[in-house]
Amino acid sequence: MKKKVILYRDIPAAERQRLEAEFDVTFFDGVSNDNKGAFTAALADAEGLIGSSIGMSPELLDLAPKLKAASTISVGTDQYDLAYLAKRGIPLMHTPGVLNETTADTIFTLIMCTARRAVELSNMVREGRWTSNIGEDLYGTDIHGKTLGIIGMGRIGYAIAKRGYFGFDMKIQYSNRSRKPDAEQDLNATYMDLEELLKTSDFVCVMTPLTPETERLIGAKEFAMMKKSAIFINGSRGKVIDETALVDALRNGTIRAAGLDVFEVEPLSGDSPLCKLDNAVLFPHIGSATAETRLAMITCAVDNLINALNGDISQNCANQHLLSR
Ligand code: 8YV
Repeated sequence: MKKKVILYRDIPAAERQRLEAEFDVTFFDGVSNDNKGAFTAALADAEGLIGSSIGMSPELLDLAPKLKAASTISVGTDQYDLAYLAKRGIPLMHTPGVLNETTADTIFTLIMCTARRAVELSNMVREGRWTSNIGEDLYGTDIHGKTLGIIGMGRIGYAIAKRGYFGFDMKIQYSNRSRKPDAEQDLNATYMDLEELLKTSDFVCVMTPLTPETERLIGAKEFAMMKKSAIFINGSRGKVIDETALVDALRNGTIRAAGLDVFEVEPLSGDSPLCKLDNAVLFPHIGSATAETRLAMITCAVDNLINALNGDISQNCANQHLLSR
């Protein structure tokens, strides 16, 4: 008898066939009010879950008494409560590593677009408003040789810093829960506390996971510490910052500009005040969104679930440190 698994996000046919060769798969193309009843009914017998971008709260997973493993198609694990799962002896598998370089490419694209006002000026051309040479009022700011402050020097933060250091001769500084000798040796990165980083960076780039410790890490007080010429980049999770405080900081000239790939509520509503600001560059959470990398993540997540339901959580288990307690 095959184990019952719920797939709650669409994946390529070949990967779905790999799942179906191992498990009795029930597929939901996302979870919404339309299919919530069927989804919660399927949870009753599910031993495995695989998908992404849908919150799997303890209240919801209490309806899955047979759950043995979950596999998120993401490196971020904030759609799940790791401690809750560990208390039930359920491993949460995720996809670290496969998306580092692609996500770093995205975030550096955001840095460049925001610094050089690329989106604002491209729209000016598109709308026929380019009528004379670009003057001082439309100048961007240089990236090369500037100071890049990374908050959260994990794998992706390191890959972003690598681009800045080797590609743009940037001075790298970082704040992190622990020292990162590889960044200090390879990229000549300087470790410092958050306040010093905020005060001295030309580009402030947040790449921390969303945890109770990082929720609202950057708010009005932190934006006020930044240089007025500073550019703020968020490639972590929307709830790591106070979005209302950011809007105020952008409107009031507290900081020069912001580039965001993540938002408190996603998709971001077109009514958001962020959409009205020329000094805000907004990407629709495309960090890992290339064909190659998303396939690599899906393949990794399918492998992770097969391994976990066969009792092997030696690789890519996000809550292993909690399970062993
Ligand atoms: C996407 C991400 O959210 O991996 C993550 O944590 O934020 C992004 O890669 C994820 O791939 C789901 O689409």
